[in-house]
Amino acid sequence: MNKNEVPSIFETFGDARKQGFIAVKNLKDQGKKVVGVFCTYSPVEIILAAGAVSVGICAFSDETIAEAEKVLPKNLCPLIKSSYGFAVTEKCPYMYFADLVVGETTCDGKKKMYELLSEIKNVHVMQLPQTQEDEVSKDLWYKEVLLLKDRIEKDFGITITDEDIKKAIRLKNEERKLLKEFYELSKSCPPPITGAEQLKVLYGSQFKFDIEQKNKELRDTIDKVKTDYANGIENVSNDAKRILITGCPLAGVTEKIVTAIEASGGVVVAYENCIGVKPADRLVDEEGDPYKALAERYLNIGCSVMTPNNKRMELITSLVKEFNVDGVVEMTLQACHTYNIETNTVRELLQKQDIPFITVETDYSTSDVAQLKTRMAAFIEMIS
Ligand code: BJ8
Repeated sequence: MNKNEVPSIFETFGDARKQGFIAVKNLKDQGKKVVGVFCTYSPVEIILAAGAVSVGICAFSDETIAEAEKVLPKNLCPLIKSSYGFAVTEKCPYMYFADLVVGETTCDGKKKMYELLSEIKNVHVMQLPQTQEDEVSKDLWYKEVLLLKDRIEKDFGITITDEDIKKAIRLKNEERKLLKEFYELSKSCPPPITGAEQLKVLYGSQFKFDIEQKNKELRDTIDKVKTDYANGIENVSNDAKRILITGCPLAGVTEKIVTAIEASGGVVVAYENCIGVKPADRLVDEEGDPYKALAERYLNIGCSVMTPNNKRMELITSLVKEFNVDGVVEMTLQACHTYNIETNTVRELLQKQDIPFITVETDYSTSDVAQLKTRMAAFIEMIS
């Protein structure tokens, strides 16, 4: 086997988003319902239990931002503008085919955008509490989870049985265990795969709609990486500085940060973001009331829209230790107030742990690629 074989096994995930366009069209032709989701707080098990397909519809390209800015303010997070732009221009097949779009009251920009989106799409907004600790919030979220079930049953004219939801929970848990096993391969030193390869699988896995088949492919991918590593195939230098990425969701054009890190002698070993560890690190309890278990698991996601956001700090702390991290890079999107304000808390947290930290604020353009290269090179040099 030569070194080039390792990347080739990621192609099925790398092409998943594009191939998924056709897959979704075929599923629609077969009468399947499609539900677009915007956020890691969406309890997708309910969609799965309804026999429908869930697909992430956050957009990561600047292609439609100009169109979105005809309605939305310029000084708004690019993720919101881009996602809305793809909806109004009908350029995103996932959004186009979605029978229902589920959003949550996360940040102000997203929840106001949903009002506009609901003029052109069938939108259900879940009222997400702003805090995770108190009983009122837990109770509210439990009721919101039940309301989503009601909405899906009503819109799709179906009944979700206890058996349906329990099966969906088991399948999603299985997927989470596999994703976790996959990204935890990078705890090894050197990691068996680059951060770019890891991201390809984590992001691509969102666009594979047959969950049992996806789980099988994840199993095969893990086994292949393990075998190659055991056979001495190393893709990453032993000296590469081990980087944890945290912050706003990172994919598409913002992968420019991963490229800059890995071109400068670093390797991304873990992503704390929503395309990364956050959606996979905790399972849904398979005992007791399934909707209570879903509410409990999803409310405890550590996003900056929560106040306080202790869960994110706990996750960063444990990832830094578990992945033997040399430095942390935070990526925030322009005009994302919650993440941008929280930068200071993250900086202080890491200062106490003596872990080098840098934050970069960016958007969906490529105008800062050269600047990012310089900054990441200087950061890696500093921690070497
Ligand atoms: S759980 S990270 S997917 S809200 S849209 S908050 S970047 S200003 S995406 Fe998110 Fe759910 Fe949290 Fe994850 Fe900022 Fe932009 Fe808002 Fe954003």
